[in-house]
Amino acid sequence: MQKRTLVTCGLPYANGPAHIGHLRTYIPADIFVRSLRKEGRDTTFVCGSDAHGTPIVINAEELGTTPSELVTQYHDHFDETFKSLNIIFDRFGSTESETNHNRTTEIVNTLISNGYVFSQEVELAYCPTCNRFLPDRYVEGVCPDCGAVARGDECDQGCGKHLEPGEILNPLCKICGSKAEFRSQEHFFFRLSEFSGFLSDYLKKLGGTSNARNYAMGWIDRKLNDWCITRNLEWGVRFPGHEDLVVYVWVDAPIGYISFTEEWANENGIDWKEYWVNPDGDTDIIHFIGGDIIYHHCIFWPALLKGAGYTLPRAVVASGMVKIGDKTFSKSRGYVVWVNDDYLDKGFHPDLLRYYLASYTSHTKELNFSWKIFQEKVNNELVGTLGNFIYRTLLFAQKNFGAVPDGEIDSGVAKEIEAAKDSVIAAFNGYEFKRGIDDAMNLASFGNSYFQSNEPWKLIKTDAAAAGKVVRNCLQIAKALAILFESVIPATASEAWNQLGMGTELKNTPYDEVAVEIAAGQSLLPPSLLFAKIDDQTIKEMDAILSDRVSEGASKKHITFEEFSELDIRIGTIVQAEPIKKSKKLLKLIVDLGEGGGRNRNRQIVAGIAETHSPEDLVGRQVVVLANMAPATLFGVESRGMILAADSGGAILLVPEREVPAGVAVG
Ligand code: B3M
Ligand code: ZN
Repeated sequence: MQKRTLVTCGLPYANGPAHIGHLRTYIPADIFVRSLRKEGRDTTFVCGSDAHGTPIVINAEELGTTPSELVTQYHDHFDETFKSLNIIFDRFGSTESETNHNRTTEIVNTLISNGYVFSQEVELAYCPTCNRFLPDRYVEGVCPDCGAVARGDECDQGCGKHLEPGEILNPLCKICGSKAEFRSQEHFFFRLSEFSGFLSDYLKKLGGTSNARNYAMGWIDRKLNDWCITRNLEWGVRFPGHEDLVVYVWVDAPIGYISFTEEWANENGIDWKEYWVNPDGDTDIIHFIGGDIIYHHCIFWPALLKGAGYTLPRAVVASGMVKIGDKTFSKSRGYVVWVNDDYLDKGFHPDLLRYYLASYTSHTKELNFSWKIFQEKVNNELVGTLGNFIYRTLLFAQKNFGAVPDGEIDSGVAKEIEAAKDSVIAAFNGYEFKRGIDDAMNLASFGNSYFQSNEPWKLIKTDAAAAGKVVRNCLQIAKALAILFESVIPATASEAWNQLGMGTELKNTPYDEVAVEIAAGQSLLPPSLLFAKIDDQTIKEMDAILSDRVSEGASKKHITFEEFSELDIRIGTIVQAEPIKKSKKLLKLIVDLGEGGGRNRNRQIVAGIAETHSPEDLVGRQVVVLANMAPATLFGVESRGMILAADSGGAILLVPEREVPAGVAVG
């Protein structure tokens, strides 16, 4: 019996809108699934939204809503966005569903009865100001391994290590900025350390991309620690028998893969256990994930499955991360391209983005998103090569024959088509999406040269049958292209299929149909262009949206209380003020900073207030001064501080509500 395949995609957190970075995983996974189905393989594709974890609770608190409302909103958002991009799951569930709560509880109970869970008192970050424990993202500090700034459960900006509760150094409370202390509490641990030997064998055989395997093996080489699987939170799946604890999000999130399969199977009268509790090994489970969550999928997850007696995944396919304009993706810094606001709502066709993201670079490499390259690829490849070939073929055929003409298919053409089909299938099966798409595009280039070198526009004047033969060969190539490109650009390929007068569903057409000769006499639809060129002006506008966001992002970066405390802001009294030669805008001030000014209590500060304030009016006034501004020289005058002012049609000085001694601190 042929194996069934279950393909899953990492679950997006239901905590914010979809961005291009998300699609790097979902588009290739959708291509992969469509391609397997074209090979005739029984394939199921599930995904869903991840409803739990501290970022969602924190975000809901900040927005004044409940986690439940927040995740419902973003669940629907992702569901719709994926559909708009023709990423079609058999089931798009939510980890908050009853099925997932039940399945998680069952698995945790099984792990407990199999002896893989133990309890232990642990020292956890606790905020004395907020009077609460600080799980995961509620705490920020320093990674004990590499020294980078890290969040409670992950060294996200440094080595990528998963951090256990209590491991982070110098923890600070994310809510109020206080220094956290450590307090002890009973928590529950999964005996991950017992799975080292198993994982080391398992990873050697794991399929998928080598980046996933290699990264995970690197961690196995060191000692694996037991894994704390409970958290002090209200929101999540309750840890059985403990009202004050939920399971860590990385337990119930991957269990979502099982629950969503269950939900899909139940709806379709199928037994979900054939997929997940399947000792005969006739199901292949393949996970598509982002390169930042390899540890969770290649270490935690197989160990949990093994411990609870479930089927182990056969492959993990990890995509490279997306950069935006050469900068690391960052919402807060503005390096982000939103799928809806910046792409779909601007009227771009979903297929263009599918094509660009899957074919720009190999799946495991970093992808640097650029509107310019997007434009080049669309204009040169989709418009210039693929669209051009199909359109000129159809136009010529329609004009001169009105239907598919008679004529033998050249063996050279048939060979070319067959070879393209084989290499596309092989490439997609090896998760080499770029290579597969390039191979398909090469068939379009072959078609263009075939058309060009056979000159049917000349032949038609002398030998209509010979011209007809060339055209039928070109139509055969066009038919093959529609089939080969369906998984990548489903909507446009179907459009081409219809124009060829095929009259069937392209989606359900197997790869083998590339060899079936297009029927002579089949009537063709009036052709229309499949793709339109993107002009320079549009790209300029898109780039401008991005750079505006980056400059906004720069001014809106969040700072911690600690960072704020580094600002030395004080009240000063202006004791001298005079113009600066050759400058219309600047004044040189001497400001008394009292004791707070340290050794140089009379500070020389250059301020850009000459257009709004005259020197005589300033002497004796109190102002707010940033005293530890880095020294600078302006028009040859040294400045050691900054006067704070509101900028509203000129400088409006900030002043204390009533007079205070010079040097009093602000904060
Ligand atoms: N929700 C999103 C991420 O870390 C996280 C994935 C869960 S997959 C089971 O990329
Ligand atoms: Zn706090």
